[in-house]
Amino acid sequence: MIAAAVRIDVLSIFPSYFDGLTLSLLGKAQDAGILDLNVRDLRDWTYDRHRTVDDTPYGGGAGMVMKPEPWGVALDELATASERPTIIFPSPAGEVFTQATARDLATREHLIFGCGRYEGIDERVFEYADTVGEVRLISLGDYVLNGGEVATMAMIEAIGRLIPGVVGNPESLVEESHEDGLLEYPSYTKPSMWRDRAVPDVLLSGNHAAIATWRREQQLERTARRRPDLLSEQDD
Ligand code: 5OB
Repeated sequence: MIAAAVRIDVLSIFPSYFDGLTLSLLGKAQDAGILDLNVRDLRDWTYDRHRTVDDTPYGGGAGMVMKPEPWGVALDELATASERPTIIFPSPAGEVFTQATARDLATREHLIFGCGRYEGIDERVFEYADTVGEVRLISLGDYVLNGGEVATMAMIEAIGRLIPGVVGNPESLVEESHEDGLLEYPSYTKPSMWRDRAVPDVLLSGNHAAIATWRREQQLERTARRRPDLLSEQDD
């Protein structure tokens, strides 16, 4: 029995942002049939001469709001591809994306990313989307972006590499920063002396137990110094 590909649809008014996702690891996963990535132009679901996707906000205020109609027709079409897709709207007002979020989303068979621009999307789109799928509003962190595209790309890269078969050597997944809630240990390669800087002796010792102990100490020390917040949330 061959596992079905994970399907990821992206709705954006700037689909060419996503051209880079066909490169490297995720491009190979698409060629191998593990990942079925479809980037679609939201304007394909507009039916006026100017392919309008935005309008002025009710109640006044700065900027433009994305109209609900193109989103509704696009979501109706894309949602039929599976039983109940997970529909992600990148938003600075959403839950913060973490490795735990990536692990959760990597188990879903169909993800739809809706990339907002301008001052946001008409609120009724989120309510409607929750009737054809499971809606998640997800933030990349507490800073301002111009739209959901870059956040979506970051999430697809983080999720995509966790899909079974995408990363050739699954052991390389568990040693990454954040996978065990700690930062990664430092890495070195040849030459053993470079510009008067030596590689730590223990790494040249051949003593694998001592190396493992040293690496763990380095992880804990770095995490305490750079990201003390991670130590208080161990195991989530
Ligand atoms: N800022 N995460 C942090 C984000 C964000 C802005 C977004 C989407 C996700 O769209 C404007």
